[in-house]
Amino acid sequence: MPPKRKASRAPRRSSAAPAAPARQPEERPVGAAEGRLQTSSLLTTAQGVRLPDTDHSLKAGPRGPSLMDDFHLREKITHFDHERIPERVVHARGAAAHGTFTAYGNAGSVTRAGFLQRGRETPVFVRFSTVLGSRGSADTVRDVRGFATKFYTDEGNFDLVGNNMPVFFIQDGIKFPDIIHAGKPHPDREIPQAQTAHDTFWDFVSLHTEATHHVLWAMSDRGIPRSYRTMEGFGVHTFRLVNAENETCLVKFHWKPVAGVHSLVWEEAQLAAGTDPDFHRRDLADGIDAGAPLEFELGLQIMPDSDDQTFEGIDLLDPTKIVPEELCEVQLVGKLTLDRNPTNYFAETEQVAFHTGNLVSGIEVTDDPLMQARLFSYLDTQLTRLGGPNFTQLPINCPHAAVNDNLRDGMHQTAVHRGVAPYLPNSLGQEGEPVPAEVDEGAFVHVPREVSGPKVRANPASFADHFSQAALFWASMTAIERAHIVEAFTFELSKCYEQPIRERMLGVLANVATDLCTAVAAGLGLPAPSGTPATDPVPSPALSQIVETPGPIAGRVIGVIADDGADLAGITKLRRAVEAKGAVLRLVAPSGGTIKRGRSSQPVERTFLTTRSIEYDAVVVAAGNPTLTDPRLTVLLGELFRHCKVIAAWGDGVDVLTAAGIDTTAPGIVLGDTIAKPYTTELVAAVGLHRAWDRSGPTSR
Ligand code: HDD
Repeated sequence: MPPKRKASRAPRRSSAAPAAPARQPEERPVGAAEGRLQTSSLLTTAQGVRLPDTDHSLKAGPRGPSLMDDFHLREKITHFDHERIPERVVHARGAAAHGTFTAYGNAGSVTRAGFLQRGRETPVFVRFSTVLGSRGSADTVRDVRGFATKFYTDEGNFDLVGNNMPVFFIQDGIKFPDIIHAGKPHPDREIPQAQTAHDTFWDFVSLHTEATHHVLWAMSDRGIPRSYRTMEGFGVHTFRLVNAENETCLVKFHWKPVAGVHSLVWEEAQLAAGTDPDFHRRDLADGIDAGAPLEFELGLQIMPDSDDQTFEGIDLLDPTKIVPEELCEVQLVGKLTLDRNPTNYFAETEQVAFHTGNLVSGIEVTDDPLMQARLFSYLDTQLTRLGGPNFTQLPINCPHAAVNDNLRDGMHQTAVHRGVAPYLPNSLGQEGEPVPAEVDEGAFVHVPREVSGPKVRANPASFADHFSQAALFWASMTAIERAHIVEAFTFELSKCYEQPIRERMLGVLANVATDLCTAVAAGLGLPAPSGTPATDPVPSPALSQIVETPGPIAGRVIGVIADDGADLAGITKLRRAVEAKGAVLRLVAPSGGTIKRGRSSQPVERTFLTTRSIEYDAVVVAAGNPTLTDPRLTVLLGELFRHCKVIAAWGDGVDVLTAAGIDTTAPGIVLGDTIAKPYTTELVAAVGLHRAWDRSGPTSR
């Protein structure tokens, strides 16, 4: 089903059209804020003065110079000149959606946070992002993805500002400017955009080996997700939960996508960056419009709040380490459903301000030095980005909980505060002015913890282990995933100009796994150095994305290739079958308009000219056009085949596959006589496996 569009309406008259009859002024409540709500049906200035013409500046005669007293021209251009705000210094490129978080209630024993208690439903806003690219960069670049969630709880806003990878490049936030300066484009030429395939990134990470684990994740398929709906999310740091009895535990937050964890292949990611740079953004919005909400379950790894804050020998304050799920189960405590697109990109997606310090009673941070620096950075950055300290008054940032603070004035203040005593204690406060809350009134009271130690710039000894978990990650991958990692390292390092950087990075990989280092070195045509990798790291199968049983296909896109004379009844049945599973069917034909058979017809949604394989999770050739050939169709089918996607046909549609050179005996090829239940069931199951990886080699570990 194509995305829903609003019915078109008659164009608004331009100012050249006759003026509307005079109207009575609308009744409008007195007050500054209401004036901003665009309540007039007639065009006005920002001051509410009605305008007869917005197409012509005021001039001395039709050919004369423009006049300074054109208040409308000056206001219109001045406002336009200031429409942009600074983009985020990182995570500039993003897309977002509204939704609801529903708690299962089983976290009630470990936290007093109200939104995690049984049956609670909390409005949320989630912004997904890439990290390195500018606002206009492509979605599918190899990068970490942000997964930031604002829970508008009735105890205040809680922000879980996570990524789609559970570890980070650095252990201490003081290094954040370093890793970002290294990853961003070179300062002299400002290239390359939105990618790490360049010298400064690899220069830094090859010298700064605590990044190794995260680099492995970034070079894996996790760096190129299929869509936002098929990514995991992670809070990364260890958090501290506090229950009603003031008992604490340490936790790691996980988002588990109901649609499974799936990725693009690298060639697709590169193609999409050209053919559809908005690939993920479009997929998010179209999926929601098509009635397929994104769903994630919130999971907790719950660990004792021990004195040394370690678990099974893993330092929980080190953000370069995971706790394997096999050692500590992820317990699912609630469900996130994203089912509403933003109304206005700027007002919501651009102006939303996340902050790791937005916590609610029952959730606290730990002493992880990466988190500690973040507590400073997120508030600070908004002062520049959103132009002052009042960004919490922007609708998207407004808590849904009642607010009564003594914060006053400042840039962009929109509140009209009453009273004379915005301070405490006071004796002049009026009815409605705030007094401090007590514990039993839900006050956020920090768990009292002993803090001591000499003032030093130093890391704990355990932070010196930079390779054991990188080795664990590598050991947990299947053969196909390892092949992708080798390709990614080889690709990125090949893009470096400086040979010593490549050689140094091979030296790092030699300390992760000999086979990894040898394979990348072979790709680069360099000798493989020797290292001291961990012997027999214990794999964590939960880290692999390869599935053996079909998952849901909601949000997936299936193309059906057809032309005049195609089996339209079969296409209709196929459409019903895939839409019943939340997927979208798109009719692809040689040219636009409609395709016909007898007196029936169906609208064409994509033409061979306007489509590439990247847009489909599977393509089905309809019966009825056995002689259909086209070089663009051959490219489309060939790419689908190479990318291990499902290719299908029914009836004489099989001849089209054969003519395009597709091996119809290969894995992941679904053939049938007619569109009937067994065929659609087989097709849906094949798409649910995401890829027919067997086409490209072994998938075992
Ligand atoms: Fe950050 C944005 C995630 C470390 C400083 N970060 C930002 C966003 C996400 C993350 C998802 C985008 C939020 C949005 O959509 O508006 N950042 C992370 C994760 C980290 C991390 C998971 C490590 C575990 N970040 C980190 C450090 C610092 C920052 C160590 C600084 C010391 N991050 C920022 C920032 C940003 C930001 C500069 C840019 C825009 C913003 O905050 O609002 O303050």
